[in-house]
Amino acid sequence: MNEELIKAVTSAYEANFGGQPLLVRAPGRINLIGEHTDYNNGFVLPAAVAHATYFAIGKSEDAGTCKFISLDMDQQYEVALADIKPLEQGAWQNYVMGVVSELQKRDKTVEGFNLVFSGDVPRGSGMSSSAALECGVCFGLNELFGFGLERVAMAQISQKAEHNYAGVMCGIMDQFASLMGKQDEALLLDCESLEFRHFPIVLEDYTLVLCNSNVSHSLASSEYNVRRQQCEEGVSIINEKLARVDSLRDVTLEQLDACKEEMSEVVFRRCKYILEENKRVETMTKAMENGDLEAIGGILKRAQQGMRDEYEISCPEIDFMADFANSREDVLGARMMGGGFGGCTINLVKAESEEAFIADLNAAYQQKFDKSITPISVKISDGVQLINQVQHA
Ligand code: GAF
Repeated sequence: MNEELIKAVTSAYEANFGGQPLLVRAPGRINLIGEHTDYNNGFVLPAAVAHATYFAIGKSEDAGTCKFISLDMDQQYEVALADIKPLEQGAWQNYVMGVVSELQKRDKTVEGFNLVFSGDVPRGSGMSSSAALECGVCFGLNELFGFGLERVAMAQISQKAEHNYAGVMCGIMDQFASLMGKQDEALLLDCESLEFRHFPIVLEDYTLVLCNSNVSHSLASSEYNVRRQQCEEGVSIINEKLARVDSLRDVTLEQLDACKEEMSEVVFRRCKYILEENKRVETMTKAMENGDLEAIGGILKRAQQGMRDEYEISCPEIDFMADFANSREDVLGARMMGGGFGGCTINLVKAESEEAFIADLNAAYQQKFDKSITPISVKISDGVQLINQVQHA
């Protein structure tokens, strides 16, 4: 728990609105493997982390109005519940209003509320600060107004908020991980059935290190949507030529090969990556459960190649960082993490050389790109939680 942030949101709430708010913590996530498989109905292996967004939320005396304060952006926003609509792309208010709008669509009567939030999930790092914001708001409103929603429903509502208000046609991994994470455990999720299970992450004398490239490309969300469309195109070609399938999850490499002539070379490569990445979730899960660290490292390396060459969601800075890490003896494997076009690499590093690895990588990165990486230590944590016990009638 980040006590400083809890204090900051609590005092800002009291100063602006008075009264005692509900306090909610909503974490970001890492992803061990399974990038872009979620919207293809495949498997993913994320975990919630200690980095989180903290919320102070309470009912407003004015039942028709909401006030939001983002301490990190140093901005506030006031809107009538009847006037909720998306602002320009990228606006932080969209993540809050998107959730309200999705709740309204499901006939949940959101009344006026006040909200203050602040977080330490680095934005643009691929650690899902946006899902943390959506899930925290959804959980807070559910508590405040007693909607009785289950966590899976909250993940679905938060995902829809991202589609309809932020304009990113994301899968459900990030919201699911933020809501369903468990301390020290990985979350294996089937994105079709939404069945999931947790298992312990045991890395012996290795540790996971995130290195933020501090690159966050503006094309990330548009290219994300393009990747999704390319996968859908692949599915429709397979449907026409070969067999009735709902998603790439149901397609074999043989089937894909049989349709190669009918697809553009790009669509073929995109689909191939998804099929292989989906398989990697299965092999990674086995490797982790068997404590086979070498195998885990090898999977990370192959995933990086796939993201660079087939799915084409990497960028020069990330390629450099991953190559640097993957050429070292004290690193078992490294790859880009998250949606792509910047953000972090996830590195499986010998614990005793963590510091040296970070220092060497930073020096090389600085020399090459004239900027620094930011190391982020990973602590696997519980999902969204209420952190105080205020009773609201
Ligand atoms: C982003 C999306 F929000 C997720 O749904 C997922 O597709 C991820 O990119 C890539 O694995 O975080």
